[in-house]
Amino acid sequence: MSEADQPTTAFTPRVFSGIQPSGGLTLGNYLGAMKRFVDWQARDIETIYCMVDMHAITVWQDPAALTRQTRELAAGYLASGLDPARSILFNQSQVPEHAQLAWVFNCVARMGWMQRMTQWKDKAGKNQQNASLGLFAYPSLMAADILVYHATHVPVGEDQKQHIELTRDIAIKFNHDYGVDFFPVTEPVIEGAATRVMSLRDGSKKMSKSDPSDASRINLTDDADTIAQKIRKAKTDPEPLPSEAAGLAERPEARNLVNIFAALSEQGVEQVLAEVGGKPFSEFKPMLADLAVAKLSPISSEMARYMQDPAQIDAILRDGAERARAIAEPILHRTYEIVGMVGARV
Ligand code: AQP
Repeated sequence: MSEADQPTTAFTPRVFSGIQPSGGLTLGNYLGAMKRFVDWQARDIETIYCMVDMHAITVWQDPAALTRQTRELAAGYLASGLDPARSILFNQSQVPEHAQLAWVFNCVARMGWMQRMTQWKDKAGKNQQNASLGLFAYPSLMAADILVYHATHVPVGEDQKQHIELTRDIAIKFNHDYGVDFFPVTEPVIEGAATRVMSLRDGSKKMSKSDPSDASRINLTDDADTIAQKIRKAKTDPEPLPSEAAGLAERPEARNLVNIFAALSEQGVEQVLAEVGGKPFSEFKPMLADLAVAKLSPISSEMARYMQDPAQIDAILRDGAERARAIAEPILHRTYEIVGMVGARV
């Protein structure tokens, strides 16, 4: 992007991010997203977090499971330390401005932009003709999620970088086409040791809640024995751990376990290797399992506690949706006015 494309308006710093209620939460979602969302809450900046249920239905979701998973995700946010008094927490479908702005963006974004998205190619696979139109337009709705709040910072995992770049392209094209400085050019925030947590069975694949193999991931609802067993069985190589990060370069599975240890213990990778370098996996894996259980068990029992009171979760989400709409509505109506739609309430 050239200097001339950069908006000159100073936008109020605001954080937005979301997670799909498309299955149980994984350690990848926790370290790559949720834990960092909570860290942002401690800074002096408005934070808005969402359960993106409209994104989830771009692939088939059983209705009863979607309802349960949405509440479970909300419970996960709360159990991880998200405070609904400090952050806005809601589900996407309850703030219709997301879908309304997405339609405008569908008319700004180009087919070629969407076709280049690696998530579209991965998820649609070989049978693109049979994928939903929603899956193809997913990044346009994601741009609307972010820009309907004029969000300036979006903490995400590495896999979402391309979608944020597309959000920037949509904002730049909208601003350019209509001769305005209305949408911010949002910054992706991809930081920390665990921006890409990999599958425990295959170090070249992302840990994902929709992976058919449950052994590939740690779920936030797994009990201590299951966590320890999955780590014990995680794929590794026969070498002991190196003492420096460079020694992990060609060892994706070893690197993944060290990254997870670093993120959970809030240390740098070098610091971890200074402690565990030279150890065989038979010693390191139990250390990692103990750490994972110590960090995740309190979250999983808090989640279970929240899940016993779905009415409380629903009330938090209703309140969040109201607060979110108060920000989104004027931004949507100003967009309509810019586009030339008659009757916009600004
Ligand atoms: N393995 C991961 N490592 C680091 N970050 C991750 N995230 C997801 N997996 C990892 C981050 O979590 C946030 C929410 O992701 P999402 O649920 O909206 O979609 P996703 O990235 O497609 O996650 P999954 O688990 O792979 O879901 P499915 O299987 O339904 O597609 C994002 O910030 C993401 O980067």
